[in-house]
Amino acid sequence: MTSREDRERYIVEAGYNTFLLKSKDVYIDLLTDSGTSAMSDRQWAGIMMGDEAYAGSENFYHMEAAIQKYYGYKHIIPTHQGRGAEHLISKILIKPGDFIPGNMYFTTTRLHQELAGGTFVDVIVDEAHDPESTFQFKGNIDLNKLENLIKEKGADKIPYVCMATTVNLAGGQPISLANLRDVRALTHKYGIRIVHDMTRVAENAFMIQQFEEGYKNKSTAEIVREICDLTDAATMSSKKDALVSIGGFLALNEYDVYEEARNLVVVYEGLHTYGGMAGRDMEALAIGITESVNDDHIRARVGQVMYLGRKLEAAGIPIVKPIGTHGVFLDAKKFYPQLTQDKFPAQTLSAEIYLDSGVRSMERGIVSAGRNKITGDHNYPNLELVRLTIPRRVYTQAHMDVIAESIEYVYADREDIKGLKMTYEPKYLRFFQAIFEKL
Ligand code: P61
Repeated sequence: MTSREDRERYIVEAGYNTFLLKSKDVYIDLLTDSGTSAMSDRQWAGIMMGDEAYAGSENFYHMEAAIQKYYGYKHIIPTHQGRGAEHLISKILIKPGDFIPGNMYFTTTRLHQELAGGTFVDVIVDEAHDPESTFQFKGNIDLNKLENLIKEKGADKIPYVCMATTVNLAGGQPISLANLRDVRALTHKYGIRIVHDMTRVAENAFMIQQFEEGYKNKSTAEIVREICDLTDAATMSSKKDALVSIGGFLALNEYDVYEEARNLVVVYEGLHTYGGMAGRDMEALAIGITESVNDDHIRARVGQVMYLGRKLEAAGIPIVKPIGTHGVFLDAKKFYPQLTQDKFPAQTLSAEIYLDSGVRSMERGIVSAGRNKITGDHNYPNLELVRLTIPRRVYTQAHMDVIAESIEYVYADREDIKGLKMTYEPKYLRFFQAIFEKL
Protein backbone atom coordinates (compact mmCIF):
# COMPACT_ATOMS: atom_id res chain seq x y z
CA MET A 1 0.00 0.00 0.00
CA THR A 2 1.18 3.53 -0.72
CA SER A 3 0.12 6.98 0.40
CA ARG A 4 -1.43 9.60 -1.86
CA GLU A 5 1.82 11.54 -1.49
CA ASP A 6 3.87 8.54 -2.74
CA ARG A 7 1.54 8.03 -5.67
CA GLU A 8 1.74 11.68 -6.71
CA ARG A 9 5.48 11.15 -7.10
CA TYR A 10 5.24 7.76 -8.83
CA ILE A 11 2.72 8.87 -11.45
CA VAL A 12 4.85 11.90 -12.41
CA GLU A 13 7.91 9.62 -12.65
CA ALA A 14 5.86 7.29 -14.87
CA GLY A 15 4.90 10.18 -17.17
CA TYR A 16 1.20 9.67 -16.32
CA ASN A 17 1.39 6.31 -18.09
CA THR A 18 0.27 3.31 -16.03
CA PHE A 19 2.44 0.99 -18.17
CA LEU A 20 5.47 2.77 -16.72
CA LEU A 21 4.58 2.31 -13.05
CA LYS A 22 6.49 -0.23 -11.00
CA SER A 23 4.23 -3.08 -9.92
CA LYS A 24 5.41 -2.75 -6.31
CA ASP A 25 3.78 0.70 -6.27
CA VAL A 26 0.41 -0.72 -7.36
CA TYR A 27 -2.23 -1.88 -4.86
CA ILE A 28 -4.80 -3.67 -7.07
CA ASP A 29 -3.47 -4.36 -10.56
CA LEU A 30 -6.15 -4.11 -13.25
CA LEU A 31 -3.77 -3.18 -16.05
CA THR A 32 -4.45 -6.43 -17.85
CA ASP A 33 -5.67 -10.01 -17.61
CA SER A 34 -2.68 -11.04 -19.74
CA GLY A 35 -0.35 -13.43 -17.94
CA THR A 36 -1.66 -12.16 -14.59
CA SER A 37 -4.12 -14.94 -13.76
CA ALA A 38 -3.32 -17.43 -10.99
CA MET A 39 -2.22 -20.87 -12.11
CA SER A 40 -3.88 -23.84 -10.44
CA ASP A 41 -2.21 -26.52 -8.30
CA ARG A 42 -2.41 -28.80 -11.34
CA GLN A 43 -0.70 -26.30 -13.58
CA TRP A 44 2.09 -25.84 -11.03
CA ALA A 45 2.46 -29.60 -10.84
CA GLY A 46 2.78 -29.53 -14.65
CA ILE A 47 5.55 -26.95 -14.34
CA MET A 48 7.54 -29.52 -12.35
CA MET A 49 7.23 -31.97 -15.26
CA GLY A 50 9.06 -29.75 -17.74
CA ASP A 51 10.92 -31.65 -20.44
CA GLU A 52 13.42 -29.02 -21.52
CA ALA A 53 14.84 -30.95 -24.46
CA TYR A 54 15.65 -28.62 -27.34
CA ALA A 55 13.71 -30.76 -29.79
CA GLY A 56 10.62 -32.92 -29.43
CA SER A 57 9.79 -32.04 -25.80
CA GLU A 58 7.09 -34.28 -24.35
CA ASN A 59 5.26 -31.16 -23.18
CA PHE A 60 4.87 -29.96 -26.77
CA TYR A 61 2.94 -33.11 -27.64
CA HIS A 62 0.67 -32.66 -24.60
CA MET A 63 0.01 -29.06 -25.63
CA GLU A 64 -0.61 -30.05 -29.25
CA ALA A 65 -3.04 -32.77 -28.16
CA ALA A 66 -4.98 -30.35 -25.90
CA ILE A 67 -5.28 -27.79 -28.71
CA GLN A 68 -6.43 -30.44 -31.17
CA LYS A 69 -8.92 -31.87 -28.69
CA TYR A 70 -10.57 -28.67 -27.47
CA TYR A 71 -10.13 -26.36 -30.47
CA GLY A 72 -9.99 -28.88 -33.31
CA TYR A 73 -7.24 -27.26 -35.40
CA LYS A 74 -4.94 -29.72 -37.16
CA HIS A 75 -1.45 -28.21 -37.11
CA ILE A 76 0.10 -26.31 -34.21
CA ILE A 77 3.06 -23.92 -34.10
CA PRO A 78 4.02 -22.68 -30.62
CA THR A 79 5.04 -19.00 -30.25
CA HIS A 80 6.30 -16.91 -27.34
CA GLN A 81 2.93 -15.11 -27.14
CA GLY A 82 0.03 -13.94 -29.31
CA ARG A 83 1.93 -11.34 -31.31
CA GLY A 84 4.48 -13.98 -32.34
CA ALA A 85 1.66 -15.90 -34.03
CA GLU A 86 0.27 -12.67 -35.56
CA HIS A 87 3.68 -11.90 -36.99
CA LEU A 88 3.97 -15.31 -38.68
CA ILE A 89 0.47 -15.43 -40.17
CA SER A 90 0.68 -11.82 -41.41
CA LYS A 91 4.03 -12.48 -43.05
CA ILE A 92 2.79 -15.63 -44.74
CA LEU A 93 -0.65 -14.58 -45.97
CA ILE A 94 -0.53 -10.78 -46.53
CA LYS A 95 0.93 -9.23 -49.68
CA PRO A 96 1.59 -5.48 -49.98
CA GLY A 97 -1.65 -3.77 -51.04
CA ASP A 98 -3.93 -6.36 -49.40
CA PHE A 99 -6.88 -5.52 -47.12
CA ILE A 100 -7.72 -7.36 -43.93
CA PRO A 101 -11.27 -6.90 -42.66
CA GLY A 102 -11.87 -7.55 -38.97
CA ASN A 103 -14.28 -7.09 -36.08
CA MET A 104 -12.50 -3.98 -34.75
CA TYR A 105 -8.75 -3.66 -34.63
CA PHE A 106 -6.41 -4.91 -31.97
CA THR A 107 -3.16 -2.97 -31.48
CA THR A 108 -0.57 -5.71 -32.11
CA THR A 109 -2.70 -7.53 -34.70
CA ARG A 110 -3.16 -4.41 -36.84
CA LEU A 111 0.49 -3.44 -36.54
CA HIS A 112 1.65 -6.82 -37.87
CA GLN A 113 -0.87 -6.57 -40.73
CA GLU A 114 0.49 -3.12 -41.58
CA LEU A 115 4.13 -4.18 -41.28
CA ALA A 116 3.35 -6.93 -43.83
CA GLY A 117 2.03 -4.24 -46.23
CA GLY A 118 -1.69 -4.71 -45.56
CA THR A 119 -4.43 -2.31 -44.52
CA PHE A 120 -6.85 -3.22 -41.75
CA VAL A 121 -10.53 -2.43 -42.42
CA ASP A 122 -13.02 -2.37 -39.56
CA VAL A 123 -16.21 -4.28 -40.48
CA ILE A 124 -17.70 -4.65 -37.01
CA VAL A 125 -21.39 -3.74 -36.49
CA ASP A 126 -22.01 -0.03 -35.78
CA GLU A 127 -23.36 -0.83 -32.30
CA ALA A 128 -19.81 -1.76 -31.21
CA HIS A 129 -18.72 1.87 -31.52
CA ASP A 130 -21.55 3.11 -29.31
CA PRO A 131 -20.79 2.61 -25.61
CA GLU A 132 -24.48 2.95 -24.73
CA SER A 133 -25.89 0.43 -27.17
CA THR A 134 -27.02 -2.62 -25.21
CA PHE A 135 -26.91 -4.93 -28.24
CA GLN A 136 -25.81 -8.30 -26.85
CA PHE A 137 -23.42 -9.33 -29.64
CA LYS A 138 -21.37 -6.22 -30.32
CA GLY A 139 -18.55 -8.42 -31.64
CA ASN A 140 -20.64 -9.31 -34.71
CA ILE A 141 -19.41 -8.57 -38.21
CA ASP A 142 -21.57 -6.35 -40.44
CA LEU A 143 -22.11 -8.58 -43.47
CA ASN A 144 -22.90 -5.62 -45.75
CA LYS A 145 -19.66 -3.86 -44.81
CA LEU A 146 -17.75 -7.08 -45.45
CA GLU A 147 -19.39 -7.88 -48.78
CA ASN A 148 -19.03 -4.29 -50.00
CA LEU A 149 -15.32 -4.40 -49.23
CA ILE A 150 -14.93 -7.70 -51.09
CA LYS A 151 -16.78 -6.26 -54.12
CA GLU A 152 -14.81 -3.02 -54.02
CA LYS A 153 -11.30 -4.47 -53.58
CA GLY A 154 -11.76 -7.95 -55.07
CA ALA A 155 -11.49 -11.25 -53.19
CA ASP A 156 -7.90 -11.75 -54.36
CA LYS A 157 -6.87 -8.68 -52.31
CA ILE A 158 -8.37 -10.10 -49.11
CA PRO A 159 -6.25 -12.97 -47.79
CA TYR A 160 -8.48 -13.50 -44.76
CA VAL A 161 -11.07 -12.07 -42.41
CA CYS A 162 -9.60 -11.49 -38.95
CA MET A 163 -12.31 -12.52 -36.46
CA ALA A 164 -11.73 -12.08 -32.73
CA THR A 165 -13.50 -13.82 -29.82
CA THR A 166 -14.19 -11.65 -27.78
CA VAL A 167 -13.53 -8.15 -29.14
CA ASN A 168 -11.13 -6.58 -26.68
CA LEU A 169 -11.25 -2.91 -27.71
CA ALA A 170 -15.05 -2.88 -28.05
CA GLY A 171 -15.17 -3.68 -24.32
CA GLY A 172 -14.78 -7.47 -24.28
CA GLN A 173 -17.82 -8.03 -26.47
CA PRO A 174 -18.80 -11.41 -27.95
CA ILE A 175 -19.67 -12.46 -31.50
CA SER A 176 -22.70 -14.75 -31.93
CA LEU A 177 -22.57 -18.13 -33.62
CA ALA A 178 -25.41 -17.12 -35.93
CA ASN A 179 -23.29 -14.21 -37.18
CA LEU A 180 -20.17 -16.34 -37.49
CA ARG A 181 -22.08 -18.91 -39.55
CA ASP A 182 -23.19 -16.12 -41.91
CA VAL A 183 -19.61 -14.85 -42.15
CA ARG A 184 -18.50 -18.40 -42.95
CA ALA A 185 -21.10 -18.71 -45.74
CA LEU A 186 -20.09 -15.35 -47.23
CA THR A 187 -16.34 -16.07 -47.07
CA HIS A 188 -16.89 -19.52 -48.62
CA LYS A 189 -18.74 -17.88 -51.49
CA TYR A 190 -15.67 -15.74 -52.24
CA GLY A 191 -12.98 -18.25 -51.24
CA ILE A 192 -11.66 -16.18 -48.32
CA ARG A 193 -10.23 -17.66 -45.11
CA ILE A 194 -11.26 -16.78 -41.57
CA VAL A 195 -8.33 -16.38 -39.16
CA HIS A 196 -9.59 -16.54 -35.59
CA ASP A 197 -8.02 -14.44 -32.83
CA MET A 198 -9.07 -16.92 -30.15
CA THR A 199 -7.48 -15.14 -27.18
CA ARG A 200 -10.74 -15.15 -25.16
CA VAL A 201 -12.77 -17.81 -26.96
CA ALA A 202 -14.02 -19.52 -23.78
CA GLU A 203 -15.38 -16.20 -22.49
CA ASN A 204 -17.11 -15.64 -25.83
CA ALA A 205 -18.54 -19.17 -25.71
CA PHE A 206 -19.92 -18.52 -22.22
CA MET A 207 -21.76 -15.42 -23.48
CA ILE A 208 -23.25 -17.48 -26.32
CA GLN A 209 -24.40 -20.07 -23.78
CA GLN A 210 -26.03 -17.35 -21.66
CA PHE A 211 -27.56 -15.15 -24.35
CA GLU A 212 -27.84 -16.80 -27.76
CA GLU A 213 -30.95 -18.76 -28.49
CA GLY A 214 -30.45 -22.53 -28.62
CA TYR A 215 -27.24 -22.77 -26.59
CA LYS A 216 -28.30 -22.84 -22.96
CA ASN A 217 -27.92 -26.61 -22.72
CA LYS A 218 -24.56 -26.75 -24.48
CA SER A 219 -21.31 -26.73 -22.54
CA THR A 220 -18.70 -24.01 -22.93
CA ALA A 221 -16.36 -26.66 -24.37
CA GLU A 222 -18.90 -27.65 -27.05
CA ILE A 223 -19.51 -24.03 -28.03
CA VAL A 224 -15.76 -23.29 -28.16
CA ARG A 225 -15.37 -26.20 -30.58
CA GLU A 226 -18.29 -25.03 -32.71
CA ILE A 227 -16.70 -21.57 -33.04
CA CYS A 228 -13.27 -22.96 -33.99
CA ASP A 229 -14.78 -25.38 -36.52
CA LEU A 230 -16.18 -22.41 -38.47
CA THR A 231 -12.68 -20.97 -39.02
CA ASP A 232 -9.54 -21.95 -40.95
CA ALA A 233 -6.72 -20.87 -38.65
CA ALA A 234 -6.16 -19.21 -35.29
CA THR A 235 -3.74 -17.02 -33.39
CA MET A 236 -3.73 -17.38 -29.64
CA SER A 237 -2.32 -15.42 -26.75
CA SER A 238 -2.43 -18.16 -24.11
CA LYS A 239 -1.88 -15.55 -21.41
CA LYS A 240 -5.62 -14.84 -21.17
CA ASP A 241 -8.24 -17.62 -21.42
CA ALA A 242 -5.66 -20.39 -21.14
CA LEU A 243 -4.43 -19.27 -17.72
CA VAL A 244 -0.65 -19.20 -18.22
CA SER A 245 1.94 -16.48 -17.61
CA ILE A 246 3.49 -16.71 -21.06
CA GLY A 247 2.89 -18.45 -24.37
CA GLY A 248 0.86 -18.56 -27.53
CA PHE A 249 0.40 -20.48 -30.74
CA LEU A 250 -0.59 -20.39 -34.37
CA ALA A 251 -3.06 -23.11 -35.34
CA LEU A 252 -3.69 -24.06 -38.96
CA ASN A 253 -5.81 -26.43 -40.98
CA GLU A 254 -4.12 -25.91 -44.38
CA TYR A 255 -1.00 -28.01 -44.73
CA ASP A 256 0.96 -25.71 -47.02
CA VAL A 257 0.41 -22.65 -44.79
CA TYR A 258 1.49 -24.81 -41.85
CA GLU A 259 4.61 -25.91 -43.70
CA GLU A 260 5.62 -22.30 -44.28
CA ALA A 261 4.86 -21.32 -40.67
CA ARG A 262 6.88 -24.29 -39.40
CA ASN A 263 9.81 -23.02 -41.41
CA LEU A 264 9.42 -19.34 -40.44
CA VAL A 265 9.00 -20.04 -36.73
CA VAL A 266 12.60 -21.21 -36.52
CA VAL A 267 13.72 -17.80 -37.82
CA TYR A 268 11.75 -15.65 -35.37
CA GLU A 269 10.71 -17.71 -32.33
CA GLY A 270 12.55 -21.01 -31.90
CA LEU A 271 12.32 -24.63 -33.05
CA HIS A 272 8.81 -25.75 -34.12
CA THR A 273 8.43 -27.87 -30.97
CA TYR A 274 8.92 -24.95 -28.57
CA GLY A 275 8.60 -21.66 -30.49
CA GLY A 276 9.92 -19.51 -27.66
CA MET A 277 8.23 -21.39 -24.81
CA ALA A 278 9.91 -23.47 -22.13
CA GLY A 279 8.77 -27.10 -21.93
CA ARG A 280 7.28 -26.48 -18.48
CA ASP A 281 5.22 -23.59 -19.81
CA MET A 282 3.81 -25.78 -22.59
CA GLU A 283 2.74 -28.29 -19.93
CA ALA A 284 1.02 -25.57 -17.88
CA LEU A 285 -0.73 -24.44 -21.07
CA ALA A 286 -1.99 -27.94 -21.90
CA ILE A 287 -3.57 -28.09 -18.43
CA GLY A 288 -4.77 -24.46 -18.56
CA ILE A 289 -6.70 -25.08 -21.79
CA THR A 290 -8.62 -27.90 -20.11
CA GLU A 291 -9.44 -25.71 -17.11
CA SER A 292 -10.43 -22.72 -19.25
CA VAL A 293 -13.48 -24.45 -20.75
CA ASN A 294 -14.79 -25.70 -17.41
CA ASP A 295 -18.30 -24.25 -17.00
CA ASP A 296 -17.96 -23.54 -13.27
CA HIS A 297 -14.67 -21.71 -13.78
CA ILE A 298 -15.89 -19.55 -16.61
CA ARG A 299 -19.14 -18.66 -14.81
CA ALA A 300 -17.16 -17.53 -11.75
CA ARG A 301 -14.70 -15.60 -13.90
CA VAL A 302 -17.21 -13.66 -15.97
CA GLY A 303 -19.51 -13.41 -12.93
CA GLN A 304 -16.85 -11.47 -11.04
CA VAL A 305 -16.50 -8.98 -13.90
CA MET A 306 -20.29 -8.60 -13.98
CA TYR A 307 -20.36 -7.98 -10.23
CA LEU A 308 -17.99 -5.02 -10.58
CA GLY A 309 -19.81 -3.73 -13.66
CA ARG A 310 -23.22 -3.79 -11.98
CA LYS A 311 -21.84 -2.03 -8.93
CA LEU A 312 -20.44 0.80 -11.05
CA GLU A 313 -23.61 0.99 -13.10
CA ALA A 314 -25.71 1.28 -9.93
CA ALA A 315 -23.49 4.16 -8.77
CA GLY A 316 -24.21 6.03 -12.02
CA ILE A 317 -20.68 5.69 -13.41
CA PRO A 318 -20.61 5.80 -17.23
CA ILE A 319 -19.47 2.37 -18.45
CA VAL A 320 -19.61 0.46 -21.73
CA LYS A 321 -22.75 -1.64 -22.00
CA PRO A 322 -23.31 -4.54 -21.99
CA ILE A 323 -20.64 -5.39 -19.41
CA GLY A 324 -17.85 -7.32 -21.14
CA THR A 325 -16.20 -10.56 -20.14
CA HIS A 326 -12.64 -9.65 -19.12
CA GLY A 327 -13.10 -6.22 -17.64
CA VAL A 328 -15.29 -3.21 -17.07
CA PHE A 329 -14.64 -0.32 -19.45
CA LEU A 330 -15.23 3.25 -18.22
CA ASP A 331 -16.47 5.80 -20.75
CA ALA A 332 -13.95 8.62 -20.33
CA LYS A 333 -15.75 10.97 -22.74
CA LYS A 334 -18.78 10.92 -20.44
CA PHE A 335 -16.64 10.94 -17.32
CA TYR A 336 -14.82 14.13 -18.40
CA PRO A 337 -17.08 15.90 -20.92
CA GLN A 338 -14.93 19.04 -20.48
CA LEU A 339 -11.93 17.36 -22.16
CA THR A 340 -11.55 17.19 -25.92
CA GLN A 341 -10.05 13.94 -27.13
CA ASP A 342 -6.65 15.52 -27.81
CA LYS A 343 -6.36 16.14 -24.06
CA PHE A 344 -6.38 12.35 -23.59
CA PRO A 345 -9.39 11.88 -21.30
CA ALA A 346 -8.89 8.13 -20.79
CA GLN A 347 -5.16 8.51 -20.09
CA THR A 348 -6.08 11.22 -17.59
CA LEU A 349 -8.74 9.09 -15.91
CA SER A 350 -6.42 6.13 -15.61
CA ALA A 351 -3.85 8.34 -13.82
CA GLU A 352 -6.52 9.82 -11.52
CA ILE A 353 -7.71 6.36 -10.44
CA TYR A 354 -4.14 5.39 -9.59
CA LEU A 355 -3.69 8.62 -7.62
CA ASP A 356 -6.85 7.97 -5.64
CA SER A 357 -6.31 4.36 -4.60
CA GLY A 358 -3.27 2.73 -6.23
CA VAL A 359 -5.59 0.79 -8.57
CA ARG A 360 -3.87 0.43 -11.94
CA SER A 361 -5.99 0.44 -15.12
CA MET A 362 -5.26 0.88 -18.85
CA GLU A 363 -6.06 3.57 -21.41
CA ARG A 364 -7.99 2.27 -24.44
CA GLY A 365 -8.71 5.37 -26.45
CA ILE A 366 -6.89 7.86 -28.64
CA VAL A 367 -3.41 6.94 -27.33
CA SER A 368 -3.98 3.23 -28.02
CA ALA A 369 -5.47 3.98 -31.45
CA GLY A 370 -2.20 5.51 -32.70
CA ARG A 371 -1.83 7.53 -35.87
CA ASN A 372 -3.27 7.15 -39.36
CA LYS A 373 -0.52 5.52 -41.37
CA ILE A 374 -1.16 7.80 -44.39
CA THR A 375 -2.04 11.24 -42.93
CA GLY A 376 0.04 10.92 -39.74
CA ASP A 377 -2.77 12.51 -37.68
CA HIS A 378 -4.08 10.84 -34.50
CA ASN A 379 -6.79 8.26 -35.13
CA TYR A 380 -9.85 9.52 -33.22
CA PRO A 381 -11.74 6.40 -32.07
CA ASN A 382 -15.30 6.87 -30.95
CA LEU A 383 -14.54 4.78 -27.89
CA GLU A 384 -12.37 6.64 -25.36
CA LEU A 385 -12.16 4.10 -22.56
CA VAL A 386 -10.37 3.07 -19.41
CA ARG A 387 -10.21 -0.68 -18.94
CA LEU A 388 -10.47 -2.18 -15.46
CA THR A 389 -9.24 -5.64 -16.40
CA ILE A 390 -9.80 -8.51 -13.99
CA PRO A 391 -7.13 -11.24 -13.77
CA ARG A 392 -8.59 -14.75 -13.37
CA ARG A 393 -8.64 -16.48 -9.96
CA VAL A 394 -6.70 -13.65 -8.27
CA TYR A 395 -8.95 -11.10 -6.57
CA THR A 396 -11.94 -11.40 -4.24
CA GLN A 397 -15.31 -9.70 -4.28
CA ALA A 398 -13.96 -7.40 -1.52
CA HIS A 399 -11.33 -6.13 -3.94
CA MET A 400 -14.14 -5.36 -6.41
CA ASP A 401 -15.84 -3.27 -3.70
CA VAL A 402 -12.65 -1.28 -3.05
CA ILE A 403 -12.24 -0.62 -6.78
CA ALA A 404 -15.84 0.56 -7.17
CA GLU A 405 -15.49 2.86 -4.17
CA SER A 406 -12.37 4.46 -5.62
CA ILE A 407 -14.00 5.04 -9.02
CA GLU A 408 -16.90 6.73 -7.22
CA TYR A 409 -14.49 9.13 -5.47
CA VAL A 410 -12.76 9.95 -8.74
CA TYR A 411 -16.15 10.54 -10.37
CA ALA A 412 -17.19 12.92 -7.59
CA ASP A 413 -14.01 14.95 -8.23
CA ARG A 414 -14.33 15.00 -12.02
CA GLU A 415 -15.00 18.70 -12.55
CA ASP A 416 -11.55 20.21 -11.93
CA ILE A 417 -9.68 17.85 -14.25
CA LYS A 418 -7.86 19.52 -17.15
CA GLY A 419 -6.21 16.66 -19.07
CA LEU A 420 -2.71 15.86 -20.31
CA LYS A 421 -0.29 16.67 -23.09
CA MET A 422 2.00 14.10 -24.73
CA THR A 423 5.68 14.99 -24.51
CA TYR A 424 7.25 11.78 -25.84
CA GLU A 425 5.77 9.48 -28.47
CA PRO A 426 7.38 6.21 -29.57
CA LYS A 427 6.95 5.12 -33.19
CA TYR A 428 5.26 1.74 -32.62
CA LEU A 429 2.47 0.92 -30.14
CA ARG A 430 2.97 4.31 -28.53
CA PHE A 431 0.64 3.72 -25.57
CA PHE A 432 3.14 1.34 -23.94
CA GLN A 433 5.89 3.95 -23.49
CA ALA A 434 4.48 7.45 -24.20
CA ILE A 435 5.14 10.20 -21.64
CA PHE A 436 2.64 12.88 -20.59
CA GLU A 437 2.54 16.04 -18.52
CA LYS A 438 -0.38 17.53 -16.64
CA LEU A 439 -2.15 20.52 -18.26
C1 P61 B 1 -4.27 -7.17 -23.11
F1 P61 B 1 -2.19 -2.78 -24.14
N1 P61 B 1 -3.81 -8.42 -25.05
O1 P61 B 1 -5.48 -7.24 -23.42
P1 P61 B 1 0.15 -11.00 -26.69
N2 P61 B 1 -5.23 -10.38 -29.43
C2 P61 B 1 -5.95 -9.96 -28.39
C3 P61 B 1 -5.31 -9.54 -27.23
O2 P61 B 1 -6.04 -9.13 -26.21
C4 P61 B 1 -3.88 -9.57 -27.15
C5 P61 B 1 -3.17 -10.04 -28.29
C6 P61 B 1 -3.86 -10.43 -29.40
C7 P61 B 1 -3.30 -7.79 -24.00
C8 P61 B 1 -1.83 -7.54 -23.79
C9 P61 B 1 -1.55 -6.27 -24.50
O3 P61 B 1 -2.09 -2.88 -26.76
C10 P61 B 1 -1.74 -3.96 -26.03
O4 P61 B 1 0.27 -12.34 -26.05
C11 P61 B 1 -7.43 -9.92 -28.49
O5 P61 B 1 0.05 -9.88 -25.73
O6 P61 B 1 1.22 -10.79 -27.70
C12 P61 B 1 -3.19 -9.10 -26.02
O7 P61 B 1 -1.23 -11.09 -27.48
C13 P61 B 1 -1.68 -10.07 -28.30
C14 P61 B 1 -1.85 -5.05 -23.90
C15 P61 B 1 -1.27 -6.29 -25.84
C16 P61 B 1 -1.92 -3.92 -24.67
C17 P61 B 1 -1.33 -5.12 -26.60
O8 P61 B 1 -3.87 -6.60 -22.09
